[in-house]
Amino acid sequence: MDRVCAAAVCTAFSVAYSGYFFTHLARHIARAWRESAPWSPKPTSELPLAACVAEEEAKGEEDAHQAADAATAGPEHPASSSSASVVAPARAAAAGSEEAASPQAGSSSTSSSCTWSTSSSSGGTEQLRERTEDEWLAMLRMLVSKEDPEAKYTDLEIIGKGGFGTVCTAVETATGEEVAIKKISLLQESSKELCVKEIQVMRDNKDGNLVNYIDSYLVHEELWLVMEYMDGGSLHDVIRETRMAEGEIAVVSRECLQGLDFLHSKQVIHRDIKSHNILLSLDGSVKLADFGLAAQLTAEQSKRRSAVGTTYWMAPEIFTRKPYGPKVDIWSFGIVGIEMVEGAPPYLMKTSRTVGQLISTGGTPKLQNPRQQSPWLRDFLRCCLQTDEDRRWCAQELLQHPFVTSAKPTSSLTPLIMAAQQLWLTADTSPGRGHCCLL
Ligand code: 3AM
Repeated sequence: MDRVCAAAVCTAFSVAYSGYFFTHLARHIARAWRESAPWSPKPTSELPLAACVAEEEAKGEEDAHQAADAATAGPEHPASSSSASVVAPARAAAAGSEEAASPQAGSSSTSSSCTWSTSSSSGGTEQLRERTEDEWLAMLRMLVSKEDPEAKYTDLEIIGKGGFGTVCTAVETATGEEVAIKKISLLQESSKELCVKEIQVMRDNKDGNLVNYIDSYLVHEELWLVMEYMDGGSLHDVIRETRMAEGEIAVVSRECLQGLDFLHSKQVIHRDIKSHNILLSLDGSVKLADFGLAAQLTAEQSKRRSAVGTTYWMAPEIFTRKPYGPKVDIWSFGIVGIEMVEGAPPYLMKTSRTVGQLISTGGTPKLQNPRQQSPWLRDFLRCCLQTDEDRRWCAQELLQHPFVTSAKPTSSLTPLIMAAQQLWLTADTSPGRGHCCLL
């Protein structure tokens, strides 16, 4: 009822909300205005965080593929205004020794969620030579289409910016289809490698719960990654603007777990599951995005060891440098579950070092007000957030959990996504969880 009232008030205020164009345009104007307002509370994702510095060094063995991970520093990564992770390349350690841990962080002191990667090399065993930037560029040239995207797509309009570059909407001239184009600068170190990996994972793994890859192009010093456009924004946007009901959390959980179940069945670990990387459509579809840090497992290498991800969402076994598998994504999704309940991941105000200690030693993160949630939801989160990987449920098992099986169809999310967009337009600046909440 409260939600209906809030939505009604918002509707009254958002006279300009008539169709997608105005929603989209005004949303970004409103954001720019709100972020420039001196009294505006920072969105949760922009709370200051001490630079993510991983002091420990990775130790252990890993096969030579890991050398590629060593250089993995997400170009992606969320450097949009709402999730200002900044990514710097991981430093390769001297050959034959463990690789130095490297923050992918930190050039921004206001960076909140810090996507970073470290890697262990093949300590003691033969270490393969890492590919050079030129070799990655050559691979990229082989993957992309040779057509001229500037002729194929028109009406480019920027919808997001980040350290990697920008995201635009565009229209495919021949079909009139709206697409999203991620323009990734290739000037940053390691960006070519990450682009190769992102294209490969997206191209080879098509599923209804993964953002669909359409094509890619090299344009001057940029990679243009064309993908389906998700007109509902990210789950992070929804979490920031609204308070989600349990039924809505259940639908998002089912859809994300279906995406993860698909990826894991293909031996792919996403490694950067967080609300920023879950995109929504107004029809209620929910899809996983941003595959730049994904890892392909093989029969020879069924575990990974590189410390990759975004601090608050990273699984304990990553912090403790154990070999890990697909269940790191389940832990991260459990943290997304807490985000959906509480509006932010646990330990948000702590430094990354403290977060690492708390996650590796603190057990399953606690909800602030557990009694406000149903036993099913609490149990679901408990199953996702088992610190012991063996006791943590896999995606397939979680899809059978009663909290998930009770979820309604995806179309039930449409009012929530629309309400979030309307609230974005009419956002007030009262203190609290950023903006208006539907309580
Ligand atoms: O700045 P915000 O968080 O609103 O959600 C992504 C982010 O938006 C959005 O682009 C911004 C920078 O990453 N984005 C990324 N891929 C998208 C897609 N396929 C997308 N929006 C719609 N469709």
